[in-house]
Amino acid sequence: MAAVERALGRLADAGRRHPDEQALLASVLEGLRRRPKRISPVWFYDERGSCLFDEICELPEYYLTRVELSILRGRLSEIAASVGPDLCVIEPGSGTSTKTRMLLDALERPAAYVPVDVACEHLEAAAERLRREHDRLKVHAICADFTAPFSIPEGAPFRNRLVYFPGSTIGNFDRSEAVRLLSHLRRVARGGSMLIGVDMVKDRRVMVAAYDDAAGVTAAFNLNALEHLNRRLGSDFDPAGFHHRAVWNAVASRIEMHLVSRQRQLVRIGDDFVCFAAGEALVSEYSHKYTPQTFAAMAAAAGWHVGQVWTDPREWFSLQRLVADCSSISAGDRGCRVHAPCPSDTA
Ligand code: AVJ
Repeated sequence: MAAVERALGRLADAGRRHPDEQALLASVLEGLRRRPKRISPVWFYDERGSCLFDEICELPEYYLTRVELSILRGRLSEIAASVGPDLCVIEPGSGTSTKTRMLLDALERPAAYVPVDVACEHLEAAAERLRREHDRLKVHAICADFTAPFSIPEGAPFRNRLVYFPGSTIGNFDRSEAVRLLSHLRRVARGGSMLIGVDMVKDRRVMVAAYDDAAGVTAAFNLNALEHLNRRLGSDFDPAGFHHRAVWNAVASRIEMHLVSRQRQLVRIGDDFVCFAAGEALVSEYSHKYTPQTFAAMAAAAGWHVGQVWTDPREWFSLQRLVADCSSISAGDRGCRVHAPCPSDTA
C-alpha cells in the first residue's frame, strides 16, 4: 500500500506536468496480485470521493466524526492549553479542514497552518476559506501524499510544531505501516507533539453499521474508487460488476471494506488483464480500532508517548495528545528541539 501512496503522491506532486503513470500502474498491479487483492484507500479521494466522504461524516451511522467533534468541543480549552501557544499546525490528510477551524480558533496565537492532502482542488478551496477567515494565520497548503516525505515551506517561524491528525485516519494503516507513519510524523513534528483521533473497539454492530449505512453513501464511496482508477489508469472496471461489503475482522481488530465481484470477470488495467472470480473480494480499506493499551503500545514503538487521552462517556472514540519521546530519537535526527527554531526553516 505504501508504494501505491508514494506513487500517487508523486503524481499529485507533479500536478499537471508529467504524471508517473507507469509507477502508478505497477503499484496497482502489485496490489492486485496479492491474495486477497488490495487497492489503496487513497483511491477513494478524487473530487467526488472527497465530497462523498464529507457526506459520510453527516450520516447517522457514522459516529466517528460526531463523537470526535463532541470530544473536541467539550474539552477545547483544556486541549488548547495542553499543546501551548504559537504553534505551527500541520495536518496530514486535511480534507475539508472542518475540525481544524475549531482547534485553530481555540489555540493561542496559532502561527501557521499547513494542510497536506492528495485531493488538490479540495485542499486549495479549504485553504482559501481559512485564509479569508483567519487573516493573521499563514496557510501553506501542500498537495502531497502525507505518507511520503514532504517539505514544509521555509521562511515562516515554524518552531513549535503540532501535528494534527484527527478522524482516525491512522486506522487505515496496518501495524507496521502505522508505526512507520507515526515515526515519520514524529520527524515532521520535530520534537513537538501530535493530537490524534483514534477510534476504539466497541460493539461489532455499531462498527459495521458505520461502514454500511442504510442510505448507501459508503457503498457509493467504495465503488467510486473504481471510477477513479479507471480515469487515472485507463482501466475498465465496471462498478456495476461489484458490490460494497463491510466486515469486522476480530483477529486484526479492524473493519474491512471490500468490493465484491458479482460474477467471474476480466478487468483490463494497462496491458494486463486481472481476473476476478465470482464472489471474490477486492480489499479497498482497513479501518483499525484500538483499545487504550493497543494504541499506546503502537505509539511507543514509533517513539511517542501518550500525554493525555480525552474520550466520550461511552468511550467510542478518543483524542490523544502524543509527545515525542526524546530518549528514542537517535543522534542526528534533530527530532527533539522543542523550542529552538528548526534548522531548515531559518536557513
Ligand atoms: C477517513 C480513514 C477515518 O476509516 O472511518 C469512512 C474512511 N471509510 N467510511 C474511516 C471511511 C468508510 C475513514 N477514515
